[in-house]
Amino acid sequence: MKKIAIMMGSDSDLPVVEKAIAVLKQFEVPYEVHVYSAHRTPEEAKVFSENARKNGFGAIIAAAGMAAHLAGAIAANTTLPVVGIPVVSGGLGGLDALLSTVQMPSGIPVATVAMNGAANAALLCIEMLAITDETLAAKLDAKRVADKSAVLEKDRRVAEQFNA
Ligand code: RP5
Repeated sequence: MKKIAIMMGSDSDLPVVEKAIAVLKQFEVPYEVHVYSAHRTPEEAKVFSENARKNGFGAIIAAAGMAAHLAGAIAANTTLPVVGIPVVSGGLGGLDALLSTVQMPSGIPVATVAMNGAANAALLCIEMLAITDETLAAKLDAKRVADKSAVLEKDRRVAEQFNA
């Protein structure tokens, strides 16, 4: 199975990134996690991205806050799908990261999830791998069924507590 790379601009992004790691673990998808910054360690980020496809990766998640150009910088150096997570941090509350990640110029795509949307970033990458992996596709279906049951159970409990 292809691996998923998770890059973050700083270890201060870890509390967000851990939610992506948890999902990949749950689906038993192999992954690597790195701290690579587009502005503090640009060469390392570039070398990793350039070699990611031949090193067995199928998609890359990039999480960064503030003027977060990490996902775009990675996407510039690979044709693997790149999923950006704008991280909420700094004085602008993550709006800067959202705009820096989502507003990619035409030709270098970054699929941007919600601010701090790490679980969805992992799920989106798993969905990409599941295009050619029936076992993963079945696990995704099973998760949808389990999630539905959990919501229906919440409905039952709320109705029981509040309905007059
Ligand atoms: C970004 O700047 C990182 O992704 C992080 O979200 C933010 C702050 O980094 P630190 O100052 O905590 O290292 O590059």
